[in-house]
Amino acid sequence: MVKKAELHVHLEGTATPALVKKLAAGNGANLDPSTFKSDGEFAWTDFWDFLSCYDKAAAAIRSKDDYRAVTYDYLRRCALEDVLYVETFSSPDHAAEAGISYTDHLDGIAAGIDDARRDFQIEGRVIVTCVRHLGPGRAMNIARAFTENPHPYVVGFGMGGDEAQYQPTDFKPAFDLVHAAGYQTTNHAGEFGGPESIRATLDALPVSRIGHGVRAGEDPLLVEELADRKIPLELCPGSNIATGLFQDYQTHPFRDFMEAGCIVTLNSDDPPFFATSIGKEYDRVAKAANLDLKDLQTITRNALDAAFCDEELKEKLK
Ligand code: ES4
Ligand code: ZN
Repeated sequence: MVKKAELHVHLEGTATPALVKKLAAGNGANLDPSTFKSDGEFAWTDFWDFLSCYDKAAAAIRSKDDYRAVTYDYLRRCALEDVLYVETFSSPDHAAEAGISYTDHLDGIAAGIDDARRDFQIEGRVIVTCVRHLGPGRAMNIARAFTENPHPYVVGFGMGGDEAQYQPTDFKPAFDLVHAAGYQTTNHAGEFGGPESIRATLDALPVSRIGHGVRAGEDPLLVEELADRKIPLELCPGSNIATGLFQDYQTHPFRDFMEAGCIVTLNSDDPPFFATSIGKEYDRVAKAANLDLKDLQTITRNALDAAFCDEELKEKLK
């Protein structure tokens, strides 16, 4: 099987319904019954309802050791799919909501990475992420915690959440703070916002990658610019299909971005919510877009080249 690497996956969004229920049973968290459908899967209708379901599921992660368990379980599943490296988003806002400090949530994740490396020979790193719809003040608090508490496994800063809220310029102070401290950044743009949302991100923020970016496809000049500037795209086809942006893998423009010369990577985003996994994404895109082994190896190579970890680790993984 082709070796894989993943750059865009939200850690709290990797926990399966079974793991969420197990954690809640262990720590006494009250799970909102509306979190799950009658078949046991996560219940949500559209992207905004997904964000709310995500919040409800994340509320079951209530300790450092819960974060360790979520991280370990995800990396275990990834290792079974021949994944070499995962760069996962973590959300200190979700941790804080569940009563876990910034440093405790990172220490838990780091323990999960260490345990998974020992047991499955997989490597992981963290991109600390703010939530756009919580506003620039909360983002700045996270950027400050980030720069005041350097952690060996934290390699970058990112932003997710509702792209329709606020403007990228509102988050410039937060992004500039971490960038000035020597870290790379990425922002979700061009998922539920159009090409203008990607342009606004590129104009305002010191990003070295774009989260999603798929709606650049509506603006050929922007696609050309992304290719020329070699800005890697964290594409998440299964996520886009699950949230209704595209009908199916056949109509998803993944291959168009490749053919336009963009640096594409393939990612699962929130796998149990979107009925996918990184391995399934490789399989499904390969089939629908008629990719051969060399194409898939290029996708993995792109991810390792675009990863925010140090060069020494990249070389070891390649
Ligand atoms: C997201 Cl804040 C957040 N969490 C999980 N998945 C996301 N996609 C976009 N924003
Ligand atoms: Zn995402």
